[in-house]
Amino acid sequence: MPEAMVETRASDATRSASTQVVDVAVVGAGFAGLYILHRLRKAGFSAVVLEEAADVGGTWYWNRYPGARCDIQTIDYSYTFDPELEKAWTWSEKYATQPEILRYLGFVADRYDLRRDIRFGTKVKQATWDDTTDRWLITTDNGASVSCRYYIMATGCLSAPKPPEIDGVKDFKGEIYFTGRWPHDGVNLKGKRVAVIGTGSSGIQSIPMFAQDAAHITVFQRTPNFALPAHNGPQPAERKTMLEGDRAAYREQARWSMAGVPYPQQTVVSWQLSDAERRERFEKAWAAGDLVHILTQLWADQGVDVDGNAIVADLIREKIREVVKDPEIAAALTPHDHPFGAKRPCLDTNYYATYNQPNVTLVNLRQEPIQAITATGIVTDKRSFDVDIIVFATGFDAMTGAIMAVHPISGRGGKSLSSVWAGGPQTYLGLTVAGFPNLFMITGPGSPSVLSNMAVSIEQHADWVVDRLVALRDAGFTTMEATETAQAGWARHMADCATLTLHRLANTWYTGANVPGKAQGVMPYTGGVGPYRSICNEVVAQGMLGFKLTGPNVAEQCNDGEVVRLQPDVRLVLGMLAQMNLPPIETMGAQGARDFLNEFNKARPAGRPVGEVGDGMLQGADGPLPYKLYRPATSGPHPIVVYFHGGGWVLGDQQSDDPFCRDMCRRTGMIFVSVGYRHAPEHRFPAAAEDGYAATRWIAEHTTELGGTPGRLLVAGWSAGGNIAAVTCQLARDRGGPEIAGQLLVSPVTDCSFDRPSYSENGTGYFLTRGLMYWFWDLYCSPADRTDPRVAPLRGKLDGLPPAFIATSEFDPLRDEGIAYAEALAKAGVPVEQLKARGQFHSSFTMVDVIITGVNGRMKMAQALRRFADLPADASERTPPPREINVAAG
Ligand code: N01
Repeated sequence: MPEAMVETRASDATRSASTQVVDVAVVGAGFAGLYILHRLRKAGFSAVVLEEAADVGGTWYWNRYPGARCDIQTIDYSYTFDPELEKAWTWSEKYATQPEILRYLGFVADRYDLRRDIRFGTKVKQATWDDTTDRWLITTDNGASVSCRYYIMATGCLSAPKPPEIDGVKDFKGEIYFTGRWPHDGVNLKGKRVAVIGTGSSGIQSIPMFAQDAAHITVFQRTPNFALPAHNGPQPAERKTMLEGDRAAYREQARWSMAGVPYPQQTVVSWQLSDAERRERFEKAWAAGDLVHILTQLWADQGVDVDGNAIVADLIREKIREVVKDPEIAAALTPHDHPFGAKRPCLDTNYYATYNQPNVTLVNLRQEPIQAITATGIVTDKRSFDVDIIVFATGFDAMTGAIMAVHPISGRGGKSLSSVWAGGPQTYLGLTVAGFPNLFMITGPGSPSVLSNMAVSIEQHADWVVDRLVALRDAGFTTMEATETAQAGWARHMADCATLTLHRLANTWYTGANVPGKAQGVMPYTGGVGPYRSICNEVVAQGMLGFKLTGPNVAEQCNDGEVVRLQPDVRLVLGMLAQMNLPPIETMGAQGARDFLNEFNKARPAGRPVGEVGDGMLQGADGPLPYKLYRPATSGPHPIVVYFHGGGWVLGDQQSDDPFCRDMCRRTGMIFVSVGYRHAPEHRFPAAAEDGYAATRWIAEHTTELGGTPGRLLVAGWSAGGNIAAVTCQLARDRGGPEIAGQLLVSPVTDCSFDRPSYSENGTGYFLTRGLMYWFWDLYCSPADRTDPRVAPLRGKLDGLPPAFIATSEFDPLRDEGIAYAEALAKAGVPVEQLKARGQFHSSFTMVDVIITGVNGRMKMAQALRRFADLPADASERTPPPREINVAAG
């Protein structure tokens, strides 16, 4: 029975005669509101959409300024839920104009007969949750209040224009317009002197159009933005063919992509390409006129690494200089304060060329800030400009503005959303808020929303919400509410994701920085559309993880917890490995496993360039051993780090941790000598340990020849290599040297016991399995030898050892023995620093440029090694990163 019918018998307290009773109330009749209404109806819910505007369209209803278009290709910026709808509508251009998009939304509203459930011209004044009836009561400025079980905000992310924040606006005697609230009958600019304030997407789209009509246009620019030519025209044949070839596959690929547009993941990194190859890729992207293409298809590091990004940014700057004739104006239009893509870039038509027109003036507000608006125009520090019209293209109180500022929302116990969000938006999945039962946001803060193709994200959200409402109804539940644990976990995951991208390095509306006094933090989910979709699905698959469900006649259900505890990139890598469905490594045999590892390593990004890489032979415990030497680009001599690779004493060689050695060589400014020690089962215990010690001694004796600083020798190793490094320190202490200045142990094997909790908690599912460790131990060391400190250093004498830095990862079977070693060393009086890496797995630090979140850990390791070698803290060969803002959303 529809809930509306049940509710007509409910208590009078929830409604009066002028209360409309429905199952679901939705605010907003844009892309999101229309689709959700359609889905709700099909699912048998009664629903009403409350819309302030006089018609459907949402953002496309209000943003009617000349030049307004979408900047995701229309082929992708469309509904996909109904193949018949797709056939029934043909876009006329690659990027449709605002009128055409509005016509499309009207067409959709008519086709599914949606208007009859939309109350136009109706602004919501207040929304209050009633704990006694488990319903929302919505009051409006036009007609009946609404009592509903579920309340859905389909309010859009960029729909609350922000105030101009400039003194004197009221004094201006001319005309004032906001791009975000453009008059429906247009504005006559002919012969007028027009001022435009703001050079975001709205300004950049409208300025060339204004310049065609106005007598003179003066653009007041505070921050230059990156803009790329849209090359608008007919829909590109290539994408049309792709779509029409297999529509379902095309749409599905978009749904699982990172940005909601079907582009593959790039794997080639910038330093693998020559200048000519990079330029070729860039020119192709420039010619494509497609933001998603240029943001994702050049090289894999462009969106995650300051250096990889700077290459693109420089190429774009070159283009600006080519177009703009006056070098001073070109310089003023060239962005320098943020990485490309960290602030929303724009698609333009003739934007930069417009500044070559004689009727266009650019005012650089960084050099002459606006003092005030007067009766006749705008006064800066240096000049005054008399104008007839001022256009504010100054943007929006984005993401939270429309939800929070538009009307007070009070949740359980009268809790106000504004106060809960005072320090930044708190959400679970960007869909719900703890303490606000049955409140849903479509593309809310904490979801991919504005970092994605909105059409794809809207459909995913609307489907997820309506499917949940159906499931609740079927199970007899009437409320659904995020738990505090789940919400806090999501905030952590959001912050983890934000460290992956460069969005944290720009002051933008993504971070709330454009609104004075607004709490700052990266608001959209930066982890990608596909990963986000899989997380939402996982919440359901795990029995509504992180939600409390209640109903009058059913037992309460609360499956509390955090949906993502892994770092986002670790989750992706483990997901990909799981999809590969590999046989367990321990079933491959030693040679098979080595071959597999070699193949596996071929697919990883090449390590970064260092000053010099060389090969050589050194003397091991029982004959010569190969080594690989990584020398920094800076002039030597340098301290030497003797490095032992991972691989369970069985796999790997002196180059199998090549990206890690390169990265650490660059970060520490030290020479890394990676030793090809002997492996089991051909050479069992204590071959690897004795080789480790012998190699260290040989390197100490040949320090000068290798270009090292005498007396500054350190050891490092990962996994079984960490074991060898730890053992080497004990042997060097006991056998008369060499002197070791410090030890870096990354996820080391330190003991022969398998009964610590991490062995059971992380024994499967995190690549290094318990079974694989058993196999390594069996191949290397017989049970009788396993307590020997040369393989179980935790059982050795621990005092008098060099200072140590020990990194362990939360999701690693070896976690607890690494921690145990650190604690035991500290107890023995050895200076120890520990890094307990949250959300990481065994390979996080060595999968350089794959597990991007491993960077911070490697920075700390490098700093520790430099401290051990008595060097100043920073050896970075990289450009210092721009100032960082707080990455946490809220
Ligand atoms: O707003 P913005 P927008 N004095 O915030 C400046 C989407 N969109 O409406 O950068 C002087 O980007 C401000 O300067 P600064 C798209 O996602 C899409 O243009 O803060 N200047 C900035 O230059 C876009 O990103 C399309 O220093 C002031 C500008 O005003 C988002 O909407 C089209 C100022 C605001 O830029 C917002 O774009 C249009 C002040 N007091 C929009 N206050 C499509 O193509 C602000 N500024 C789909």
